[in-house]
Amino acid sequence: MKHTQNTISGKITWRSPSNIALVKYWGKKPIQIPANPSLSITLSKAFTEMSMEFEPVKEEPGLPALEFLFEGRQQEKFEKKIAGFLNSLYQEYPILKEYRFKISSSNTFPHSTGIASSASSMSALGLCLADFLSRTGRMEPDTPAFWQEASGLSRLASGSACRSVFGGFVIWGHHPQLAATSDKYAIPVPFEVNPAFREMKDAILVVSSKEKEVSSRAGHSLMEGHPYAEKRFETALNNLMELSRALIAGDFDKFVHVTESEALNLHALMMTSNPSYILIEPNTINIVNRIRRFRKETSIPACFTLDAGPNVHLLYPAADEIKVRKWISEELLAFCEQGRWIDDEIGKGPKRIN
Ligand code: 2P0
Repeated sequence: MKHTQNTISGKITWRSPSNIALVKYWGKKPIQIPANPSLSITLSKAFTEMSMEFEPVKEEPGLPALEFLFEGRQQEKFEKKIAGFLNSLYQEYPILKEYRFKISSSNTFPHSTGIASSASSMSALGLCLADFLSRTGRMEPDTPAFWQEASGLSRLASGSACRSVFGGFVIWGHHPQLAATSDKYAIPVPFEVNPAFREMKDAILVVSSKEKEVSSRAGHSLMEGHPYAEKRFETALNNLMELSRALIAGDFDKFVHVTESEALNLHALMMTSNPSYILIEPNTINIVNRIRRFRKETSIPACFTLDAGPNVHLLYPAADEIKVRKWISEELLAFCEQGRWIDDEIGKGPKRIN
């Protein structure tokens, strides 16, 4: 074994939440550079808890450099994916080669709900790796450099994951009008959010838990040569500024308009890709129509957004929780698979567990 001063072993645990984009990341350049900036809300209850045990590599032939357990069971598919990811980092972080890792991961949300887990799991991985790097002397823990590195590593594992490293409203991707933004890592929004938006709820309405037919990876690549690509990237830049202005001013009308338009834009891009595909289902539309009707009838600024799938994220101010929850039970759950939904809300971001 190559002997360095880095002969420590230990265990790192992080809890990291999922996030939902309001302005969507759809389309990318190598390596994991977004075609346009995105703006998300970090969630609270839908999270991954990941532990990473590490020890220096010993000269024991046959011992793998990585072992990965998901909910207590060995998971070859993920293990291969993470091993490939670690491999891709060797050049920049050669110290990784000197250690073996045992990673155990579990989610609070059942994987049968069709809720994307890559944002929470890959941000948990980015945080564990950044923590490992700080323990082996690369940077001080919990400094701006630490969070930047954690977000950057998460991004390399899965683009949307880099936003989960921070709580509240988060931007990933360079915007020419927002100086601190970067393509390489996410940052909390670089402005004061109006108190009206600080307590937002997200009811995740599970329309279908089936695995989707076209992966996000394939979806991103279909943006290359997409007939509407240029217009889309321009629209996203404008929408990000509009949404930022709404968040600063406490303007719910503008927030609702931009958020719903972004969700429909995303799915319109899928429907106009070559080949085209459709991820929404009849009950997605049933819920969307009812949300719009409820908003009109009650003046409660409830709105929807969609991820790359048929499930609906219903966003609304926490102040309206009692009325909205009653309406969800009475009207919306009929369109959910086995009445399933997740009662989530805006969260403070990841947490190190000792
Ligand atoms: C987003 N999505 O902004 C967009 C909107 C889904 C819909 O980013 O290839 O899993 O790992 O970078 O982040 C989903 O794609 O893709 C996604 P990779 P990712 O959240």
